[in-house]
Amino acid sequence: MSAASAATSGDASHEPHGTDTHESHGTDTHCPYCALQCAMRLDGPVGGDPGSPVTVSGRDFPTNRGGLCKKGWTSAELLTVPGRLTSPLRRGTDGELHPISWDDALDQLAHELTRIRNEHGADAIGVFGGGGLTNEKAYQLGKFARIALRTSRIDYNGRFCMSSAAAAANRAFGIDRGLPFPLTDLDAADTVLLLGSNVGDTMPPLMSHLQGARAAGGLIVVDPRRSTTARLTDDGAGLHIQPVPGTDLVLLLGLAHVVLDEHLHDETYLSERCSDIAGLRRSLAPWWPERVQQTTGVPASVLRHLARRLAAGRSTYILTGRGVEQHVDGTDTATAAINLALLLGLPGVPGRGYGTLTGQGNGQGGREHGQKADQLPGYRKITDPAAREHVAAVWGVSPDDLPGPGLPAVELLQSAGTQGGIRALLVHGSNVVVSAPNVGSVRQALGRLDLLVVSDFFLSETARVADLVLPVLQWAEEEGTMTNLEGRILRRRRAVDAPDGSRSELWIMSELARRLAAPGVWSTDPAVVFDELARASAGGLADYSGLSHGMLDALEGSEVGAHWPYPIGSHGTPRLFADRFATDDGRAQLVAVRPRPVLEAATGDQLTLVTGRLLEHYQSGTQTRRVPELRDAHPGLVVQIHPVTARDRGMTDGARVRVSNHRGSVAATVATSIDIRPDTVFLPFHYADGESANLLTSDAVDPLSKMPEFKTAVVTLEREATVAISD
Ligand SMILES: Nc1nc2c(c(=O)[nH]1)N[C@H]1C(S)=C(S)[C@@H](COP(=O)(O)OP(=O)(O)OC[C@H]3O[C@@H](n4cnc5c(=O)[nH]c(N)nc54)[C@H](O)[C@@H]3O)O[C@H]1N2
Ligand SMILES: Nc1nc2c(c(=O)[nH]1)N[C@H]1C(S)=C(S)[C@@H](COP(=O)(O)OP(=O)(O)OC[C@H]3O[C@@H](n4cnc5c(=O)[nH]c(N)nc54)[C@H](O)[C@@H]3O)O[C@H]1N2
Ligand code: SF4
Ligand SMILES: [Mo]
Repeated sequence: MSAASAATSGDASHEPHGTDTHESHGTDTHCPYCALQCAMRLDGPVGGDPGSPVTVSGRDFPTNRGGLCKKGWTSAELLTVPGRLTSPLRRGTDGELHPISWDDALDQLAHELTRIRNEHGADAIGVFGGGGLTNEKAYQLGKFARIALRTSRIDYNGRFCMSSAAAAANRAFGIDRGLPFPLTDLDAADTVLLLGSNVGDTMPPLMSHLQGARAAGGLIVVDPRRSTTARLTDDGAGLHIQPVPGTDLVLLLGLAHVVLDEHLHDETYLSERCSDIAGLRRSLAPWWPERVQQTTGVPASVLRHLARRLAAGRSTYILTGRGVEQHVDGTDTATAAINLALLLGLPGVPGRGYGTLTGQGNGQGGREHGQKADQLPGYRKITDPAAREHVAAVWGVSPDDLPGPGLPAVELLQSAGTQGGIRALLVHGSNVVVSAPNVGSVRQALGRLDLLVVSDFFLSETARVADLVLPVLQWAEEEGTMTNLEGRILRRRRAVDAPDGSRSELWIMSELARRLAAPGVWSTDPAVVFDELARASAGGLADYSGLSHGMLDALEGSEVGAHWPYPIGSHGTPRLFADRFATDDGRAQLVAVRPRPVLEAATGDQLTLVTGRLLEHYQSGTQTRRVPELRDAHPGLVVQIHPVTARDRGMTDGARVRVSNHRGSVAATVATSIDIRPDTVFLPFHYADGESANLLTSDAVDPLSKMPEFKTAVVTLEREATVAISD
């Protein structure tokens, strides 16, 4: 459908097409939340009555085998919970948000964007995307920024999530696909090393693929907390290693040292498939186990045992999660994990492997099609002249019209209202005032903007402080595709009608593009946008050119599936690196890395804060805090603390405390647990306002990936002053 006909039909999102089955009583789709993208079926609304409930059932699929977690089971409630946005909202002179019409909202927005661009240049407009957007929306957002707004200033929340793992994989393998093999390959593994990943809470159905490793006593979990996943190593199922937070790089150097020292490495693999090992060998020499023990707290004997176990495994996999990646040395830590995997001869060998567990629903696809400051669709570099030429031709513009690389997320947000920084920001699919690092300063930065525009379906905390809020469609109300953690492209399908007043983001972009007199075609039909994405990605690393919505519908559920690269005429690539890596010479690069001085270390009565996730909540909590069953499981911020640490401070379970540092302070309730180290406390980041753990985190970033240090911070703990209640 063209932009013009979309504009006259009012709302293109209500046009059914293709395989859409919304009028029947069952729609096969995938979960709205994480990167496992569990397959589910949505039934109802009964008789097409929009008021009646939609029910969810798990659907057999290679990744989740019919299983869903609590969030998946309750996901249909998102479609009916109160508080859904159904009208654009504009902040009035009274400081409050008021409903306005779509025409007024879009006219005023186009007018203000034009004014800001004329007065301050195109780079004064920023765009912030999300890894939850469908491929179609992520692609269109990158295109919209580059040729409708003509700004370089676009980045997205994947910078907070996947960028260190991506940077490490790119420099070692020349390509970044989270898992370069299907998840079902893990079923036969006898040894799985999980570094800083708590899949037991963050992707519960994935645990079914780790049963083999558990049965073989080979599930090894590295986490400063005895997490849900770490507990699954009990009773002979494996090993839990509990290092000092932030010391994983040293731990991995120690493991690699033992592997070389005890000749546990795969000599043939190294000589045939990797770059020269001399530099790596030299860099590992100083990391003997007793020295590593001093930094990590992991006994030298355990380190030696672990290295031998990894080498002895018949089928060994090494997987990383955010616990090791979300640090200022995250890229180097992921690199150290890759080096260990290469020494053991794992990547690209059947029944063995290395991977990272991508987090957001479309965390993989979201980083491939142009939302990232330095990328164009197909995982192309925006600085590569050939890439610019190809994409410009698909978009119908000159390569000279494409801006260069922009600013990574943290810098983009901090630049708000500063000289040369952004003056307007359009947010699609992120709740930055909760989830960005050092949110105190982010909230101030957003306050300096001339214009903050948030597209969301709920009034998120970021929407609450916006000048303009645009109500959009959520998962089961629109068609699209998602790319799961295996690089498998899936169809997300529309099961219900959207509430009146909400609009698809493709429609919003087409309407704005028209008002901004942008070049190019702005379809509102996800299947058409996918076809364009496929052409734009052709020849790139993440090549989707052989796919379409129709083909994906036909492939759904097959064991083979649609794993990229999927060029025209191919059948996709479930397993990467069988013969060569995607580097220039086809060899994996062994990159020597070394620890850097620690930024902040706890002294005196200070403690190390680590942050992460709870099973029932998702990310900034915008969605899950609205679902009663999930909210009631964890209604408020709880700090996990060791009983000895609590006793020393005169704190008991249920006490109200303040967790503070020089950046900020949060109020929390104490829950003691021997699952955490005595020198460490844990906070989830799912809560808003004064309960936001990110009031405490640092916005220092990894020098390569620009990912912030989310996982650790130095804090103090005090009992909250008792407030006298007068009535
Ligand atoms: N329930 C739920 N599931 C989710 C999400 C959610 O918000 N809620 N979000 C999705 C997304 S976007 C992501 S990125 C994934 C994240 O999935 P995970 O990476 O599994 O999640 P986290 O809880 O952030 O971190 C994992 C573990 O890292 C540990 N950790 C903290 N610091 C360190 C450290 O220095 N070293 C080591 N070795 N471990 C450390 C924490 O204790 C935690 O148990 O989950 C996805 N799934
Ligand atoms: N301290 C600490 N902070 C962290 C982390 C941590 O481990 N510790 N983890 C980081 C990680 S890995 C991540 S991924 C981020 C995630 O944090 P955020 O980027 O804030 O992610 P969400 O909470 O999923 O926010 C998504 C918002 O977009 C809306 N939304 C969902 N789908 C769509 C859509 O299709 N279109 C539009 N327009 N809106 C949509 C939702 O309603 C919600 O308000 O948090 C990061 N922050
Ligand atoms: S594991 Fe992830 S995709 Fe699966 S049901 Fe839970 S939240 Fe949804
Ligand atoms: Mo994430």
